[in-house]
Amino acid sequence: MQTNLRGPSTEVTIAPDQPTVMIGERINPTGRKAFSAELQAGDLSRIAPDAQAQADAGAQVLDVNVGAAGVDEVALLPEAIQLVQDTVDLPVCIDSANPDALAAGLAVCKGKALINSVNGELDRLQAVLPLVAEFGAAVIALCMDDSGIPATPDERVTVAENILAAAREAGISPEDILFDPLVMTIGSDHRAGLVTLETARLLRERLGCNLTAGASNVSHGMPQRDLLNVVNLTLLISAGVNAPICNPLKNGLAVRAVNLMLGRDEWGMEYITAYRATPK
Ligand code: THG
Repeated sequence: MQTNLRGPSTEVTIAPDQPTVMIGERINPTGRKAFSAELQAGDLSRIAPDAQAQADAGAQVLDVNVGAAGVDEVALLPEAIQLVQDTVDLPVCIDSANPDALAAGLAVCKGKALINSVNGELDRLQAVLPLVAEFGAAVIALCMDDSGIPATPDERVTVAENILAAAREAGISPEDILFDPLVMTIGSDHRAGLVTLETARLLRERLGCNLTAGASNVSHGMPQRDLLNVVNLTLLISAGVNAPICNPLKNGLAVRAVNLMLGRDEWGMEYITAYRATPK
């Protein structure tokens, strides 16, 4: 199964036999106090350099989230997306809980975007699936619904199957959905990683769909976050997550190393090229 996204002129393909596609996570105010304050003041000056740095480090899609407290996302998200796509020729992953902001972002974005996200809640399905169809976008589907985040892999896959059925009815094909097995903080449940990895394996096996996941969610509140993040990212890719949301500045070379180990980098050329480009 092949998911295609497009930027202003580039095309990005997500497929199981292809090298992992990194979705750059950094344009997001979560945990970034200075960026949050800037967004609250309507200052978007950090976005262009952040976009460029992530693209240089190998991100092929950029997540754009401007959801700091008190920010008018309907006004700011389209501005941020335009800034990103004026800086780098990449598809965007439009990350907002507000459907009006998603629509405003989709209206200005060039190419074929990824919407982040829908889940199994009826309200959310009804608000987001029509946008996916109308704009010819792709969408991330979180394996959770009105009852919250299921505790077991089987239940998460059931939620995914329900979303798949609702999407089909809305005229959206499985290629245009990236399922997210949901990465939780390991500090609050030491078996959370296991559930996510097993969910990823089952989603690939039963639905054959492409997968994303927020790899860096795992480490909040733990020491050596960078270590946990890269280990989690490696395991996720190995379990079938082929378009992880991650920090390419810290994980770029590791992702190339995983591609090489999984036979997705002929002669190690991508790995060697990325190594040579890494500041020593
Ligand atoms: N699934 C989907 N989308 C998502 C997530 C997911 N979007 C948001 C998030 N989870 C993934 N993005 C991030 C972005 C940043 C961090 C973690 C996940 C992060 N930031 C540091 C912090 O909070 O301390 C700060 C980083 C910095 O200072 O640069 O950890 O799961 N579909």
